[in-house]
Amino acid sequence: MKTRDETHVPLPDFPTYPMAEMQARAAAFHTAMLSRRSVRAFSDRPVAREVIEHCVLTAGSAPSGANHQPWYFACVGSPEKKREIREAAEAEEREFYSGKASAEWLEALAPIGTDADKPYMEIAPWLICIFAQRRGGVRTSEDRKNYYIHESVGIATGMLISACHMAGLATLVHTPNPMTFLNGLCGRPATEKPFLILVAGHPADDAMVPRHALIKKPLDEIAGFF
Ligand code: IYR
Repeated sequence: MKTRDETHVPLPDFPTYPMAEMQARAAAFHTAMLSRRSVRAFSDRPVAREVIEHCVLTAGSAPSGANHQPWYFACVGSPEKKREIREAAEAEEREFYSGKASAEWLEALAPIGTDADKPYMEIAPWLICIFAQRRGGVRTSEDRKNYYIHESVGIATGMLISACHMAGLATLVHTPNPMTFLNGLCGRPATEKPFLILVAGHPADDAMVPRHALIKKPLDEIAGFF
């Protein structure tokens, strides 16, 4: 590992804790994240743009291939634009539910109860349309090849979902397929691939979640210690 004063600085501001405090912090974060749910019934209660800005900045701090930060977050709050995105997404979903999806896929979705209607895309205050950039660089002005794009944008999206939850925002990952309509609606170039739409807002007062979603695998089934 090459480190030189011209290219490296000492690790700044890294917090460390005594072991008991580490355990308490890890457990507290786990508890906080356990109340995250994918929500499909949103309130129209507004959420300040500054909240979204901080959540996106958290996402933008994610690790990425060669630190190229190959992501763009189009944060849509205007009712007209949300309607356009909803209509285009529902058109894709109608095809999905009426023939494109395999019987096996529809069977897997049955316990969740989804269908082609996505009214929450207009009701929720924010649609964060996430794009993965095939080209870029550590500065936006660069035009180099990006690496590990899906891994990088996936990690950033996980951090965005966590940041939203910690701010008190419910979210839903939505992935109509294909999503290329998003490039036009969000004014993004064809070199960017729409990754997903994150619906964000307050849950509706009467929001329900599927029992199916409460099933979480225990530690010994998701991890091994060797
Ligand atoms: N995109 C569709 C279908 C869908 C697919 C999966 I996999 C899900 O976990 C949930 C939904 C929709 O949003 O209805």
